[in-house]
Amino acid sequence: MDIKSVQEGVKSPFIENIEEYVVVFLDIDNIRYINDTFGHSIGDKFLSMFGNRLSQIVGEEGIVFKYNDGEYVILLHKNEKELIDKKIQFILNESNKVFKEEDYEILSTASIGVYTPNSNDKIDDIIKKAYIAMYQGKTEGKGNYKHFTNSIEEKIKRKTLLTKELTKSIERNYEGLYLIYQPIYNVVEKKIDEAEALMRWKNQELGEISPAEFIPIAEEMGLIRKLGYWLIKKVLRQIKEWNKEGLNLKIAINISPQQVAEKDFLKKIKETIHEEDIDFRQIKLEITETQILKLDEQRFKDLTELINLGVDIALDDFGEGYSSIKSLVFSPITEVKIDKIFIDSIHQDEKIQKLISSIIYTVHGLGYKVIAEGVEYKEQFDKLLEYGCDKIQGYYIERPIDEKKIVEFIKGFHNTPYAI
Ligand code: G
Ligand code: G
Ligand code: MN
Repeated sequence: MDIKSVQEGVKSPFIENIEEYVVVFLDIDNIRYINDTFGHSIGDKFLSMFGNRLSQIVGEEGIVFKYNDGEYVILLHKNEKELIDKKIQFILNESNKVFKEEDYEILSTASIGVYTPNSNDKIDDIIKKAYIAMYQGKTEGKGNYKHFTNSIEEKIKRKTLLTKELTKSIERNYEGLYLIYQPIYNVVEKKIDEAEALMRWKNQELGEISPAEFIPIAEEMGLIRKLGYWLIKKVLRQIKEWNKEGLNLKIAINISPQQVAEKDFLKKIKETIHEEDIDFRQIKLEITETQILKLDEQRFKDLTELINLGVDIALDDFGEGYSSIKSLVFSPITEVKIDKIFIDSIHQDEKIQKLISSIIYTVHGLGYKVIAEGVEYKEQFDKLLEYGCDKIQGYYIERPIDEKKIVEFIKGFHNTPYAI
């Protein structure tokens, strides 16, 4: 977009001298929320006040352009980086104040991206780069500023590409998306009776893409819901197939924050399990503790209902985040999954041993089972057995494998005399 179209009356000379400026892209973080909550007429007044205030703050040190609603391009005269940063921080602080209009008080924050142009940069690219820096900053946390770097651009390009390809895959009946299953060892029964379903994606052009990369993108771009429903259906059908072969596994499904937040999600899960005629006891949902802390009362009721039907709810990645005692005591869960970071050194670190043995004791006291993930060595396995851990998952048992291999693996496992 040509900056001339941004504000009438802008003369071309200064575009020719663009290298004399630092280009700042400011985006008001919650403009949609403001419009939705207070109405558009208040929103418009707020924007007009915001624009005026911005012009005042920038003053003689630059020029402010309105770009879109809630978006501004500011050209600051070039200066030492420290001074520019100080000015931008000041703009951010000022953007963070309460605006009073009629009886309303509006608190807004802004995100800013900064790009320092070269003389041969085109205006479109300049704004795009400032925008990209703003966007990246916003995804890392609103109310901040970020300078453009090439690595940010690479990240955004990759994200755009993956979003495009993932959308295409979904449209083509989930082409390239598939599931693998990691066996889980039941310590008490001494057998494999569970597995965790893990999503994988093999793209024709890009090859195998790690879920650690594509799942956060799917979450950010609003694609995770479709993927989530697809996965659940696929898992339920797979369970049916295995049941037919006489293998009755409980399958753990990872649930994303956006899915649990969705109003009807848990109800839909219940209906789908019912429709597919699967025993509720063959399903486990894994929810991270950070997510569970955010759930409201209705969601708690829905989860409790699922638990009463026989579904397991595991608190995933326990200990990795804030680890609230509240989440342990008050959440509707049946199981706690101890994060791999503790398992990594459980065979070597006395403090971790004390911690994990008492966590297992406490969790048992609360009436939940304990599962350990990321168990890679016999020494780790032995420690967990010693402390009374109920279930073990990790490369020591087996890696995630496809739906055929897992059948073979479990057959072999149960027929081998080797006591694990
Ligand atoms: O399988 P792997 O360790 O590469 O997975 C990386 C991350 O992606 C893990 O945190 C795992 O929980 C997550 N993940 C894998 N499959 C799914 C899935 O089906 N849904 C969600 N929400 N996360 C998944
Ligand atoms: O976040 P979540 O618990 O869903 O992550 C599960 C992921 O951990 C799976 O993607 C799986 O590939 C990975 N994983 C499982 N067992 C091991 C293990 O023993 N070692 C390592 N490094 N990763 C594991
Ligand atoms: Mn998991």
